[in-house]
Amino acid sequence: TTYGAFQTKIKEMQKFFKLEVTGNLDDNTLGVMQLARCGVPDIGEYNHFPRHLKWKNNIVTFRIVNYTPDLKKSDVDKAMRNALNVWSDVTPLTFKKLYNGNADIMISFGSHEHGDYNPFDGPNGLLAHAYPPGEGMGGDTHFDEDEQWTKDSSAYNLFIVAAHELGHALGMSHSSDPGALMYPVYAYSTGYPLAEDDIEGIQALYGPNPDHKKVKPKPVAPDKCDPKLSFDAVTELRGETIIFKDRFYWRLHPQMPEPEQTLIKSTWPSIPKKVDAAYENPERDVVTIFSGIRMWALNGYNLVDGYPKYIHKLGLPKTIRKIDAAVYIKDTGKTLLFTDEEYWRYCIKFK
Ligand SMILES: [Ca+2]
Ligand SMILES: [Ca+2]
Ligand SMILES: [Ca+2]
Ligand SMILES: [Zn+2]
Ligand SMILES: [Zn+2]
Repeated sequence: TTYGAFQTKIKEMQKFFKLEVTGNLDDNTLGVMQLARCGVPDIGEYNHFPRHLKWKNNIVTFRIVNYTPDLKKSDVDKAMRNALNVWSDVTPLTFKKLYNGNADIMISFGSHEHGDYNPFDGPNGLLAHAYPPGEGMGGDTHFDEDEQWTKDSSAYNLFIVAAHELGHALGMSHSSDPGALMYPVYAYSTGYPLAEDDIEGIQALYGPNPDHKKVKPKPVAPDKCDPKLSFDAVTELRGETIIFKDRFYWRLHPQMPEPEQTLIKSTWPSIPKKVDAAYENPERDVVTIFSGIRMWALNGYNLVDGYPKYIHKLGLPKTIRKIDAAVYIKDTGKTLLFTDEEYWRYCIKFK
């Protein structure tokens, strides 16, 4: 590769990750390259899996060739089955497990050079890779055994990584949407992991699941008619309604026909992924956001200096680890904070 071609690839990568496009390996670019992520090449190959690479038969076979010692065998089986179900829930695909012989998707664990001249790199960095559908190596999915594989929120959750990699094994390419499962950087989350972007991608290849009603993607667009829809928190903000759900929030404005969806992190980088409660005090023009034992204050969309503060500063007992809901009662000027079975009444003062 000549230096010019290298620069072009760096530029493509910077564009993909929405970094400043310089063509140089600056700190931000190196930072992204060092994140724990998928080993399907980043540079220059995004969206380059030809779109027609898909399994021709809707019954796809898989085989777990070997097991990681990090987890019980049954936990590995469960992680793989659940990861496949993520995709079969929204497509007509069925996955059939084979115990010997050659399956379409051969799943294995290995470290460094593991048989495909596409070596892993020891702990962290590259976590796994998978090949797009096809003969032989096509569909095969490899996990770096030098990682510690888990079934919880500690690094790295096998189900999450497997769901992403099996997406590749079905023909999905990377997404530049940070909320999508097919975003190349590892992020732990709970609940159904597919975003709208992932579902659109897989259904473009295989079509929807004819037997199931539509699965709600993780960043669910608010649908007032869905009785099962739940939000993490809802508040008013200067006449708009702000709805928090997982990593996202939506703005609903009387003049806006469609709610606008945004990643919480992109507006307020210091607020964690999960908001527990929020309320507006319109007289003070302050919105308070609770997450775990901390709280933030917003003036309009701007974070107020001096936050986060601990909720225990409000005099709550130390046993309270989160606020379930919060509301400001205009008539009394009081704020109600709800936790498990109790509520606390406050007149919160902001300087
Ligand atoms: Ca194969
Ligand atoms: Ca690695
Ligand atoms: Ca391991
Ligand atoms: Zn990937
Ligand atoms: Zn491999």
